[in-house]
Amino acid sequence: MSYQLPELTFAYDALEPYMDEETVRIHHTRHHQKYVDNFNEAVKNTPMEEESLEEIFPRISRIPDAVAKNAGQVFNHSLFWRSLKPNGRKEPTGALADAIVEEFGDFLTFKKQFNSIAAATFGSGWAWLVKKGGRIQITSTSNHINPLMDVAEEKGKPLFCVDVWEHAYYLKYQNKRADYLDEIWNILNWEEIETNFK
Ligand code: MN3
Repeated sequence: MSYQLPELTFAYDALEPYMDEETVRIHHTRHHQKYVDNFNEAVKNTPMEEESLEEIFPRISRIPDAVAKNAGQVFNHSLFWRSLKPNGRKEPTGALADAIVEEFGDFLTFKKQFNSIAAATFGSGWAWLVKKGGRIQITSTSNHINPLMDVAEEKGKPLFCVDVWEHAYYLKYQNKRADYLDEIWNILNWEEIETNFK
């Protein structure tokens, strides 16, 4: 059974002006697609073909690199796209909003801390909000790593992630990762993130 590239729930130009059409199109149809293809190729004719990504992650340190890297990137991009939405709410509500206030004091402080951790991620990687023992935490990972993997320094259930590989923002923002991070808050899918928190 091979893995399929998930369809986006929005049009390629729907996240404009915060994320440009060309970036979304190339990111989805070339980068994400390539990780899916490479993952399928790497697990072909192995028992991992029948496993879910979540089953593979806890022992990722012991499986071949070609599977590990692509499995991570397939999962991370799928969550990233689900974390985004055109014309979404600007802030979470309900239990997640309460958890943010409890952990960070207020939403603005949370946002600043998230962006500062995302901006400080050296090279390629991801910034995450995770749920861990009923609390929430911001973390970042390098390359393909995610918080479900045994190799992650901080583990937890991913609620949303932001791609900070240059391919996620370079066409529009060039080297200005901080500007990309400022704008991402206009297109987060809080309904989805709140569901992940439950
Ligand atoms: Mn990417």
